[in-house]
Formats: sequence, structure tokens, C-alpha cells
Amino acid sequence: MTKFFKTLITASAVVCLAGIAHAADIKADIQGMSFSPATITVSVGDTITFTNRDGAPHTATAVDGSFSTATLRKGKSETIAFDSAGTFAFFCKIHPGMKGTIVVQ
Ligand SMILES: [Cu+2]
Repeated sequence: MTKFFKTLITASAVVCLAGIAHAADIKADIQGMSFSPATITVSVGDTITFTNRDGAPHTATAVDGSFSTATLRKGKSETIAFDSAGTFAFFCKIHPGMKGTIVVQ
């Protein structure tokens, strides 16, 4: 193994330990007048990209107001970042019967 690759691997490990390289983007669909999946578990620093697959417009909005997508029309997406741990109930502002839960670990 060359010194260059050893240095590269060491640098990557340091970045991983610092948690910088671990942020994931989780895909969530809004389809059939419901969130899929309805319960989404992520890690602190991850993002969730909500995509509306329905003809009806939807939002993904925290009950506590801590986040919300814009009104998403069919085929539109929005990405939300989760920077603090907790359990967040969310719903669609247009169809309040549509509910979900995001668990940030
Ligand atoms: Cu809706």
C-alpha cells in the first residue's frame, strides 16, 4: 500500500469519526393520501426528501411547527434537514388526517 493511500484512508476514518461523512438523504413518498413510510427513522444530520406522487397537493409539516415543506404539487420534492434528536409528529396542512412520525436518533 502506498503512503498516499494510507494517508487517504486515515483521513477518511477521521472524517467518519467526526460524523461529517455520514449524513444520509432518506426518500419518503407522499402517495395515496398518506406518507410512505409513515414512520421515518433517521440520524441527526440526515435529510429527508419528500416527494408528492399524488394528484392532490400536500405538505409535510411538523405539529410543533419546527419544519414544513412548501405545498408540493405532483412530482415535486423538498428536502428537510434534521439537526437535533427527538420524535416529531407531522401532518399535511391541506389534509390534516394525513399523519406521520419522524424519529431523529
Ligand atoms: Cu395532503
